[in-house]
Amino acid sequence: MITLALSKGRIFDETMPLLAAAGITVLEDPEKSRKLILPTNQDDVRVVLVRATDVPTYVQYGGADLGVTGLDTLLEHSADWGASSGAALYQPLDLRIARCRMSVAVPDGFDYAGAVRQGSRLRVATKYVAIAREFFANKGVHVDLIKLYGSMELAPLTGLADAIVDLVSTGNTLKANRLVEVERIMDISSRLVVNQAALKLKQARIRTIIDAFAGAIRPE
Ligand code: PRT
Ligand code: MG
Repeated sequence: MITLALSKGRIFDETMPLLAAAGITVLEDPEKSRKLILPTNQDDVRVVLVRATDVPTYVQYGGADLGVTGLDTLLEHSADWGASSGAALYQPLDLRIARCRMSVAVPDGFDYAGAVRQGSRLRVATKYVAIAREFFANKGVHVDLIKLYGSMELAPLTGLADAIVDLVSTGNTLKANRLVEVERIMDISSRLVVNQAALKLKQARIRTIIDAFAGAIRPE
């Protein structure tokens, strides 16, 4: 049996065409079903639905053989788990799905460039503390990081923070909250992650899936 870990929503939706290229169809709609294990048209392949942030954990510990996860989630996971995650998680493909960017945003009118120039200590709220810490450390900007689990946009509006580090795709969420993007930290897309031990044990089947995914990735 091959187990693929996916999160509901954009990652699930955008992985479906890649699975189709491997001849795999998921037989239930996760938005309608309450099941957490979804059968596919292939008797030896199933999909497990987990929280987006849990995908690397499932694959690292072998709860799933493969998974699809955002680079944001993967980098935060690796920062928490260090070498043990690197040894267990093989990352063969950038799937170029669920694309967005990680950015710094501040309230409209806040002089971010000035604050950075003056060496002010910035309060930054984010779910992505490892990515934010490394980014500001490399810039030589002093920051106090405040970890949040969601609705980062609210932090500067309530005085909790001067700035946020969050994912941006259309920019509509920032605009609706009168925030402006002041720096792009990195481009984000989703990656295929594979459990190293599973790859050895189920080499042929997993290779077939990796190759089919590789052939179905959208060109630039
Ligand atoms: O939502 P939940 O708490 O269940 O989990 P999650 O947010 O981790 O999962 P999900 O499914 O929302 O995101 C999964 C992955 O999709 C992320 O890890 C990213 O790699 C990728 N992705 C791509 C995005 C976005 N685009 C995105 N726009 N993830 C989140 N957003 C959010 C962003 O955080 C912000 O709140 O959408 C809002 C901004 O969107 P725009 O279009 O208004 O700019
Ligand atoms: Mg979300």
